Amino acid sequence: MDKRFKRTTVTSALPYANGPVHIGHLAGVYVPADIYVRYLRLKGEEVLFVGGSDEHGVPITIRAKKEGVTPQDVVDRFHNLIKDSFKEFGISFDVYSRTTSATHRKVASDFFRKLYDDGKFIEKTSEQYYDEEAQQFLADRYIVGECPRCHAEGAYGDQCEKCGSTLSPEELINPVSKLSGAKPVKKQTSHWYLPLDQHEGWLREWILENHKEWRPNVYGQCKSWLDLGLQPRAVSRDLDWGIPVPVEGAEGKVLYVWFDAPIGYISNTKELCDANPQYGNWEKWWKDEDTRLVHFIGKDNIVFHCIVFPAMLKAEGSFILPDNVPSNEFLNLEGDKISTSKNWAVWLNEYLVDFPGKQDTLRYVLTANAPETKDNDFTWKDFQTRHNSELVAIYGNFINRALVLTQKYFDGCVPALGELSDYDKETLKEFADVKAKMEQLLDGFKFRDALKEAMNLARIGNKYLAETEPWKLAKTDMERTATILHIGLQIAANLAIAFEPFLPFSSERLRSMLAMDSFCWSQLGQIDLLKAGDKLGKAELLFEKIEDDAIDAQITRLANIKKENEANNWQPDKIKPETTFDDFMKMDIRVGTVLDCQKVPKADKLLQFKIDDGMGGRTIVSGIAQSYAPEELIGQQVCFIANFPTRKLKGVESQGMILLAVNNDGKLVVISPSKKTANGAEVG
Ligand code: B3M
Ligand code: ZN
Repeated sequence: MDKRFKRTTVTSALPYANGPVHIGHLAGVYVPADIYVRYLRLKGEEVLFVGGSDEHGVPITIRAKKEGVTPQDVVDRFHNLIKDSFKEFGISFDVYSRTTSATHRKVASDFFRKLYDDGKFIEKTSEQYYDEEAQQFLADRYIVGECPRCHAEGAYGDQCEKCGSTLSPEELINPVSKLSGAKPVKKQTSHWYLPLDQHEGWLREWILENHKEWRPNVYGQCKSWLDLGLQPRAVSRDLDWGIPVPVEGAEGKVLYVWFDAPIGYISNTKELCDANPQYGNWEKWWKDEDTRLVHFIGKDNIVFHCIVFPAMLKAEGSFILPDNVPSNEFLNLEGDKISTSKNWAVWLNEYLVDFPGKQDTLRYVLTANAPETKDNDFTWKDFQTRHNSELVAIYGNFINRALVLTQKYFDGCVPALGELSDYDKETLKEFADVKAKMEQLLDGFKFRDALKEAMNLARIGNKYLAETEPWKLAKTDMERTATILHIGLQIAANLAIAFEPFLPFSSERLRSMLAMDSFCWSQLGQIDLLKAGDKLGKAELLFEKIEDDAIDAQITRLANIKKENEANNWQPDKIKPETTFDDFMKMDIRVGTVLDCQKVPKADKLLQFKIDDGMGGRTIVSGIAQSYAPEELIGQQVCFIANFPTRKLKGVESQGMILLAVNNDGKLVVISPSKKTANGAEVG
């Protein structure tokens, strides 16, 4: 532990209680947070792990409306489902509560009131979008439109999910109400704002000067926000779901969800401590300079945890600030972004049905492949390979050999250590520094590399038994066999410790197979964890192979979802807003003949066309490789936009855009003239 601190408060982002949690949540936030907390606990440090559900905000009211139930019904259902999933996966929260609790309502309300009384807010009246049909202001996700940055359709009033930009409703192009589909009007309303601009000075110094050790993705995002200049941010909303603004005359207004949610970390701590005196006074976890605060979050939450929440805490005046905010990038699923609305996810509750008892496998794969520095991809094939060729073939195989041989030759008792051979000494030396290496990595939040070290220890053990072959020696040299198995069992005991933060279920099983009462981190690296003569427990397989059919079933499930989504995207009745003749005339559409067509290397969607355009020829790259084989189009005529800006796609310069229709099965169809036409002929 950092000498400056006596204890650590660890928080993990509060998931919205509007759906179950999936592997992206687990990989991005909860598994890393849990690894860290378990590691600190094993070291005997004082640590508190705070979680909970985020139960306010527009996504919840939208779901409730769609289902014809109340927002409270929605959060009751999902809070419990999420809480159970976390428990099943061994996420070892000290408290997992919710932002609809009475404690939270009071803590958040008092927090707001203190800032209000101390004059830390500014009040502003402005015009905001209003849905006259639904008689409601349209905040955040109640309003959708075209993204002003990437021009994707369906961007929300607070964020574009396509390009990740943070937006405000006023920026959307052609906004419509998500409630009634109506075009919104502007109406005056007043709100309280946190003047982040006034906090910019100390935030700059605190982050950019004093926290250079934060992960580059976190530091970089903060820097670009600060360099753009901070603006006042509204902390209230005109909604009927949330914590009422505790100010007279503020009827119909609630706290903005991003104002109340992070306060949930504090309320949940208070709820726990008030009911369980052994945790001490809640304030020591939040207000004592000797406490280190660490927030585990996903990358879309960085600004709120590094800028907005610290500004709130600072404005309140009596709280500590986070010392680190380890944030992961995103995990994709089989090459595509995980999406709740498209059901493109592996849901934790479903995983448990399909792979009962295999929680550690998922924890292992998500850590070995964690998106710590860049977005990463989860594939079922990789899941199977890592399980079968690492957990089963290395770790599990080693443990099984050591235990079964001890059973067979020594009646299940730890044999005595005899004289050490050079190879024994070499092996022991190899694992002596695993502890120091793992500590350095875990202290630096490098969980992926720390897990590699633990697996390396299993590799050392596996290799040791494979090379010394005690099953052969047992026929001739029992004393040597005893020494080898003694060493093997000590390595096994070390593995139970090294893997505990990552794979708590198998570590617990291994601990009981080795009949160890308990263990702690400081024992890692020692070779006297088991005593000669100790009777071991019953040997069981630590991991069992995952067969192809279980994986094929998952791949088929995803393929079916993809097909369904593609068919659902087919919306022939949805017409874009009216255009003009002038806009149409700006487009220069021509006919050309495909002379050659090839796949673009390292891009599974792109084809590169050589087109006879009647003007000397041009190259166009088009994303249709999943609908056409390259040779299929050679010799055919196509239509293309000739004055489309030139752009580089995977290193190839594309001079135009080929016109395509999207069919109801999601496949793309090239548009061709109905009879042979001169190359270069204008379409219009
Ligand atoms: N519920 C957003 C999210 O799930 C939000 C996190 C709150 S942490 C205080 O991405
Ligand atoms: Zn966008």
